[in-house]
Amino acid sequence: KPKRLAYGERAVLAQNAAGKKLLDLMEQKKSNLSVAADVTTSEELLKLADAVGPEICVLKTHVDVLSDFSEELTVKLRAIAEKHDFMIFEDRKFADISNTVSMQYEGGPFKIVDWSDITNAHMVPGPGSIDGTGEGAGFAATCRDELQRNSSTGRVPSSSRKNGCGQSRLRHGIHLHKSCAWAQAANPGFIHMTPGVQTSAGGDDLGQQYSTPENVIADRQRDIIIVGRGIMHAGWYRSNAWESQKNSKP
Ligand code: 5BU
Repeated sequence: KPKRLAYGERAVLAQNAAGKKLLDLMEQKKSNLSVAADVTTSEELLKLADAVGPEICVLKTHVDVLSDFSEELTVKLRAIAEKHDFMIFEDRKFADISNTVSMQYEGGPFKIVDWSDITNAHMVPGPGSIDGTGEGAGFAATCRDELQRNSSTGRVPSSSRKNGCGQSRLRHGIHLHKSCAWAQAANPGFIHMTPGVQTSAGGDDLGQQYSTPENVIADRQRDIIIVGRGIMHAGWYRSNAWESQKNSKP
């Protein structure tokens, strides 16, 4: 059975600065846990970030669901990220031409480029949509059909899953998805973050499907689990995902 490379050993193989920083941070902090901070007020977001900060490598945000988004929030959130040493991933899922994506990334009410370490784009318009955003941008790819598919129920034909995410992955190196066929063994410079994780497999009543940390890290060879609504048990997820590296079944 081939040895699974440690996250730290993979940092030199990362495709960009954000990927390298993330792999180093995971190794040093011994955490491959990301929390999806899906709350609707700034106060809740800051409280959650401060509480889970010591456990996580990445805080995943959706700032467009906040009822009171402000620049002040982003300054405070950055301070908490520095204090606990985690990266901020705004799960924006851009989906337009490069010129528009650049404007949405840099401007508008959110100015995501100013405070996030990582963001992502759907591959619906093709990988070119994020090429105008600069080398250090920490852009992650989300599968081209993710809008319809995400991690929820309902299958799409495998032919529609193939191209866009593969190409952008080659250029951008961080990948958020639930069920793409690629594994870290195929290229240890890529980072795979997987949402839809809870203590036991199952789902919510709107079609979300859950896997366990061991399914994701050991069986499917992903790198980071993303836990949202199940996060009441943060410590458990962290140790289970970390220990699951040792039980890798490539
Ligand atoms: P949950 O509460 O653990 O179900 O939250 C999952 C989070 O991951 C949530 O922020 C979603 O927007 C995000 N997500 C997902 O659930 N499934 C996907 O395929 C992708 C993102 Br891409």
